[in-house]
Amino acid sequence: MSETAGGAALPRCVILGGGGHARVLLDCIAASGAAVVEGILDADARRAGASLQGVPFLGGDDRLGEVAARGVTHFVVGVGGAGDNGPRRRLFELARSAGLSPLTVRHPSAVVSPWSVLGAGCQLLPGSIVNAGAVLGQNVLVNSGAVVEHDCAVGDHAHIATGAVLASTVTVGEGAHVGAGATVRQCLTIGAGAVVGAGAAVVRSVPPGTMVAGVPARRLGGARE
Ligand code: JB2
Repeated sequence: MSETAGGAALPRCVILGGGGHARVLLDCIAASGAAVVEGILDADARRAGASLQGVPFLGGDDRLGEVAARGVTHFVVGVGGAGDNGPRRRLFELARSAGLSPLTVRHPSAVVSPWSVLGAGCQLLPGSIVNAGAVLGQNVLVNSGAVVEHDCAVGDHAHIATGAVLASTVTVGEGAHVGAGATVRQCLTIGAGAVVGAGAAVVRSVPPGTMVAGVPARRLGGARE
């Protein structure tokens, strides 16, 4: 399919990264009919010529300029990462610098309030919820079944992992990671670049660049960097 029911052309996109996260994104894009996926760029050169769920691998990120020149207008960051959002940020900036625009990916089962704000390139996976007053920055990943309650603010490149819950009015800083199944109590702040371990119950704000885990969540070691 290359056009909408109304006849408008669909954006043409590439996905950067062709692992597990990309598989979910391919399903989301197919289910929403939001774009045509022309191919996947992957760091593993051995995958060139193969395909993932019917979508061909085109080569590495050095093909971005060529892909843009042949009319592809959008990109999707297909790397999920587990705790380190640096690669997601780097790929987002790389594809932008090649002249491509970030595609917002939103599975039809994601519940998204019309009173929320989504930055460019956000990814809202199956069963995720983003409620009224929530503001998401660019390239924010709200993974399957995660909840961003009302009036939360989530910074650029942050990842709210599978099944994690941000109770209302939580602030998550740029590049932070809230692990799978973690819960963050209302009105707290997760600082920029912080990591909340899977299953944690966060009842105090988390300073930037630190890592917490457990129930209740406690700081592990020192600053990450
Ligand atoms: O710089 C890169 C790059 N680095 C790794 N550019 C491009 N274009 N691709 C890159 N990759 C590729 O991303 C790897 O070669 C590999 O094919 C893919 C990563 O796949 P993997 O399955 O290891 O991870 P993932 O990021 O897709 O999924 C992780 O994050 C998800 C949110 C996993 O932890 C999943 O379990 C999780 N659900």
